[in-house]
Amino acid sequence: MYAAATIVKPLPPELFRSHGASAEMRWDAMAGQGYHTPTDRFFVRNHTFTPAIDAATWQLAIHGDGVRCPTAYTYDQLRAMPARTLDVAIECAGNGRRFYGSQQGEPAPGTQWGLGAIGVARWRGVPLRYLLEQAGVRAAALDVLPRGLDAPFEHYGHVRRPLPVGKAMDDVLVAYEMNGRPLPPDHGFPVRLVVPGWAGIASIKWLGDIEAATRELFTPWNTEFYPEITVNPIKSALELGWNAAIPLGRPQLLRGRSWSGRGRIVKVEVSFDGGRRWRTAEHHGRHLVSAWLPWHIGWVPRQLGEQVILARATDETGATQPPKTPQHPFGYHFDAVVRHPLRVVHG
Ligand SMILES: Nc1nc2c(c(=O)[nH]1)N[C@H]1C(S)=C(S)[C@@H](COP(=O)(O)O)O[C@H]1N2
Ligand SMILES: [Mo]
Repeated sequence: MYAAATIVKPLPPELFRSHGASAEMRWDAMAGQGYHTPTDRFFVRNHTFTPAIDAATWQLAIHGDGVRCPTAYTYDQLRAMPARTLDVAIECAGNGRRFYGSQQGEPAPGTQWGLGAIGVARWRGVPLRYLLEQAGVRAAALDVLPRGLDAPFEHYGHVRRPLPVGKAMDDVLVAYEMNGRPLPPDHGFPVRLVVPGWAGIASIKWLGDIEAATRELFTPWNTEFYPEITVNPIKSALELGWNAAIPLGRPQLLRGRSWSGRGRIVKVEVSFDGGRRWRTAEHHGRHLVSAWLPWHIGWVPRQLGEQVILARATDETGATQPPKTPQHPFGYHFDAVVRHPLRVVHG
């Protein structure tokens, strides 16, 4: 393994905002795109750097006292197994962290993500349930620990975070394809986990082995870095740049997307007057629980100058985006309504 740069793919400034070893998608880069986030603009969150892994010699080991027959599979063996295809969002738990500071006046430490630490891709791979069953998973198995092959993070060792066996046996994918192509290096080649609805850290990239244990497992990633973090909250974003210029008096069709790790989005409302009045946005087409809901709303800007747009979604559990998110020590799970600034200019 070697590293030329922390991220392999090009990061043109019109598609990404750089955060050192990680890169955030700019939301104006989703404008005019289809349901999925094209791979060239999908955000990257690396603890160290993207490794180069040779699929010809790579193996995935399934082991631990939670399985009766520990096994290892090659890339070709995995690709020959029963496969599933799922449209799933991967979102960093820190998505929106910047707004703790910029909107609520209490900055949270860590990567200052805007709303671009999310992407939806079509993932194809083997259900983790199938692999665990093949390995003879025991009824007493409690936790499953996927481990990445990227370089150790500081003195903490390889990136690894336990998953309860209930989630592992439910809808988790051991994915080798993203948007119809083999996974690219930055997104976990040859194989990554895809854990629907959960914080991005659960979706371990560059999988090397999976341990199944009959006891609870602990790593710095479920004790120190992401304690108590599982399902992602509800959020919305406009497919517009920050401070985008919009022409006065011309009818606009504003587009956005909303998502929630807890379930379907049932309503999206938009306010053009700072939150006094809300209009319901329209949506059509696909409405997938583990991905996002695209929506749109018409608007004719009638006043020159700076203006703020608010979008607020509600999911099927009744959860809605609050005006303010309670402060979180790590700046995770910012779910408040984001005040998106733009400028109305002479058209
Ligand atoms: N092995 C490994 N897996 C990892 C990471 C990592 O640094 N190393 N980052 C995690 C985090 S914090 C997130 S948000 C997602 C990001 O996935 P992406 O880079 O494909 O967008 O991968 C997760 N899986
Ligand atoms: Mo993350």
